[in-house]
Amino acid sequence: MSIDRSNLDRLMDRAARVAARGHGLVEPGCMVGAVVATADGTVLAEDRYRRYGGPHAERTALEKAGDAARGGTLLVTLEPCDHHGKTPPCTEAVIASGVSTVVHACHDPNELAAGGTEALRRAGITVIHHPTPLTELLNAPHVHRTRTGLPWMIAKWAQTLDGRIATGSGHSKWISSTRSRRLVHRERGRVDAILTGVGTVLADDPLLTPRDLRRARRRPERVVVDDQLDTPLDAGLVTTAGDIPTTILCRMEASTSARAGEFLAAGVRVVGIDEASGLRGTLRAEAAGRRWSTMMVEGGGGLLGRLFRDGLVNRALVFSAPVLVGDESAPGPVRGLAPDSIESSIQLERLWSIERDPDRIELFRVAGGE
Ligand code: AOF
Ligand code: ZN
Repeated sequence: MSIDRSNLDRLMDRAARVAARGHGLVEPGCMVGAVVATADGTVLAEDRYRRYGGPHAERTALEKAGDAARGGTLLVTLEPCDHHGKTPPCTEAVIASGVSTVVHACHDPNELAAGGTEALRRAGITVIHHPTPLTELLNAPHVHRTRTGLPWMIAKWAQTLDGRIATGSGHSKWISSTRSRRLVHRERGRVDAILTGVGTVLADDPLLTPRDLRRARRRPERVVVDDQLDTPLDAGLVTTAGDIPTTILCRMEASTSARAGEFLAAGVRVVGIDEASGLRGTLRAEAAGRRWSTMMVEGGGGLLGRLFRDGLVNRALVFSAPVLVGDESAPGPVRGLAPDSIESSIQLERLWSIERDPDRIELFRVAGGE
């Protein structure tokens, strides 16, 4: 019996779930999972890419399977690499293992590492491209980063049932439940940077650090979009900048002002937003320089409107609490877009939704992005 289509789906999704455990540890690399199975689909071994710079997933999975892999099938969420990077080419290990079939879910968008399919076929191995909805979700951040040079950006907000992120007087602690906020802290501990706007700094004086975790996988940098440098020098983000790298993105003229000097003296990086390429170009350059592969946005409507308008948001993670504010002066999550029809509004696709009593947590894909 050979592995049929539904078994391919099942085994590939298993590899995807194994891969996803690397979130927060493997970036700026890709989450990768591998399953080694016999010709009839019995699983022999599995492994994942565990940390950036470490051995690749298929290499360690094949090592675990040993000689039993001969004549079997390797399923891997990313096409095996064919280059000498931090590790030797996976294609060599795959060929040496004696597997007869390789099933992968995504051509490697990194040109340096690509070419695995051809190398394996030259060695007589059958190579099948078999993506699933789950592997598409898994690989989206790596594909996005490699193709655009932009960080993967998740916008997170908590809103009331009537779509408000605070009361009319600005009170917002807390809309979502303790359990929901714990989930946010966990995600904070897996991203490279948290982006916020000066409005949120003035309203909430946040620290944007991951808290109440046994161990955060990463300590995210903090980034404030603040055109005129209105952030107070005694804001929490500024006074802790010596411990946690903090950057303010401001207008180009402001970046050379005396006020910018005060932030620099406090240990805050001040970066002017490039006038020609805007926030998009500046984020791309900063992401490359600072190695920001994944960012979470925890801002108010002004910043989110700007990011949505510039097509910079990849996912929206929304916490809706069963609370009604009932005040038309209370702010919503996104401002300043003013579309004149529903068709021209930002369209989202719900990827998943869970209830964490009493909140509903939803993850959306932003149409037009990855
Ligand atoms: C694979 N299996 O598990 C991973 C791959 O710098 P290196 O040597 O680690 O290579 C990084 C590139 O290899 C990375 O950009 C991506 O294209 C690929 N990652 N490939 O065959 C793996 N993590
Ligand atoms: Zn590799």
